[in-house]
Amino acid sequence: MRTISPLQKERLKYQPKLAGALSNGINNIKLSLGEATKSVSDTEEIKNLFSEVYGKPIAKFTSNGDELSNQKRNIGVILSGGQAPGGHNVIAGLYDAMKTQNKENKLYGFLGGPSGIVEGKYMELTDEIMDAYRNTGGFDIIGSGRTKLETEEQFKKALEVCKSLNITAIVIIGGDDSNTNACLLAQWMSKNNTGISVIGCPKTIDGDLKNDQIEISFGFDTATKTYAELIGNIQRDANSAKKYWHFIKLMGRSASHVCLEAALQTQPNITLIGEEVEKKAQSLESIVNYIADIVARRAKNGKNFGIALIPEGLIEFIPEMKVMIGALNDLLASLESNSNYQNSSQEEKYSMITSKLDSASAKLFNSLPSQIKAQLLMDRDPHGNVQVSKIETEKLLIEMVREKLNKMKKEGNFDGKFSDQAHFFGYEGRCAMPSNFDSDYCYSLGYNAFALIQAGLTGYLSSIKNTTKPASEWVAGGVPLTMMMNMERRHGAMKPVIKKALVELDGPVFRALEKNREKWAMEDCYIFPGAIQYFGPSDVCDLTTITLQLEQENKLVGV
Ligand code: FBP
Repeated sequence: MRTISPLQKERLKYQPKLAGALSNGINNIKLSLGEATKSVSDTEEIKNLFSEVYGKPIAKFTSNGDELSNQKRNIGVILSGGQAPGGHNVIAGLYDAMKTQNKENKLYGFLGGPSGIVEGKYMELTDEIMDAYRNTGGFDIIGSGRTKLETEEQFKKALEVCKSLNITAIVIIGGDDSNTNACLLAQWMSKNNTGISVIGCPKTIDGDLKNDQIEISFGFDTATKTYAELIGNIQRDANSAKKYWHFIKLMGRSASHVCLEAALQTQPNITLIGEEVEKKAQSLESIVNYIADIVARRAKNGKNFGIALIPEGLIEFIPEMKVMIGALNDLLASLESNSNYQNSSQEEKYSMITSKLDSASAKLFNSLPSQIKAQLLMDRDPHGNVQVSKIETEKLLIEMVREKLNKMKKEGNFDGKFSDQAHFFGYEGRCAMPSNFDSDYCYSLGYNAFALIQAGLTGYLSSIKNTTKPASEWVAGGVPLTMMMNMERRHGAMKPVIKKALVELDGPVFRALEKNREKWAMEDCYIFPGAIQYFGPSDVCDLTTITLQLEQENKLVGV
């Protein structure tokens, strides 16, 4: 009986490329430190909250040096938050760097995410375990979770567990919220003179953990290529059958990077971008009118089919929705322990909620289908985020577009057909086998995390730059976590968090969409990217995303 696929068997053998500065080995690295840094905003608050780790300099590694400590050590690693392709490679890079430096170093994986370190649930990673997971998708090697690490009690328990295993460094692989955890933990460990350092690694398919120092979070490359393959297949089907409008919601909690990248790779008829909706202060009604107009114009040309991409986080960018969701977040936080509310029926909950909302938000809430109302009232995640993956925006838009088209029909402004299909692509891409880019990038991030630890640093995020160039030219280093922080409202209170990078409307990536949008709406310019390729010419197998190419070089390779 086959237990792994032939492709997985081949991928296990792939040796990921290392960033230039790291490729001569862990014992041949030179460290240079830049100037002191500042948080993106709210400097005083962030400085007070992170007195021990605030304002550290940016670190950069070059080869030709022997500047890292050769201290033997045990390290704990945590996978945190949503899955992203390449997580296993981060661990493999960390493991290989540790074992190269000293065979007796031990790597412990905390199980089930951040809760593993608090509850003392762990496993030691060995050659045999590691070799079964190289270049594979998923986080199943040790599992993940979304527990927020923030209380004194949690930190004390984590310290006890680390002491019992002789762990002197922790690597947290996570997104913005998880790396906020990493920073809180680094602060506490330093303040209490524990001698334990904490290093983060930038993960999330959402692509919103990026800035001047972090070019991209890992997983974005593979996930967007996977979604683009699926969208391309649907476009072929739509173009063959010519009878359906496909509304496709794409994962990416808040920012619309995933949707934008997938659109550039596939050229669908409609692409909504949350950040644009916010900037133009578009109402739900105006978004519906925009879609219905394209459906009607295509119908006039005899095309009763098309593809619309919808970012998962759209709903939170529609100004009236944003106000309502903000109010709901605070309200739900205050009702968390209200047994009267918790024991009420759904209808009773709706009326309790609307009685406490301002009149505009209450009106909007009442106008929504009951399924969407229920989805909006679902529990927030441990970081206070609305679980947008569970809100069926694609279905809401389909319903509203249908209503609008019926109205237009009566007025003689639409004489076509509107037959819909709703899709949500999210989990399909989060655990795909990592692309060559993510395999190499993640391996380098993990290897680099060990270099940061051996350089004696804490409160840093592992960084690999220059990623549109071949790996031999990638630049390795570290960014202080406090440099990326600001204060935001969560669970009804102001909290320090890493600032999310949203789509820049004056940037080259969005402009590439804007320039082509009308053409793509009416003509059928569909691109069918096909599956991720691992073997073959570098132009096919090693290309990065369009986003990264436009952001870093303002041009596309091979176009
Ligand atoms: P991270 O920010 O933790 O990487 O998670 C991203 C994400 O995949 C979002 O795109 C999505 O909204 C969310 O996780 C879904 O969460 P869950 O896995 O809890 O359903």
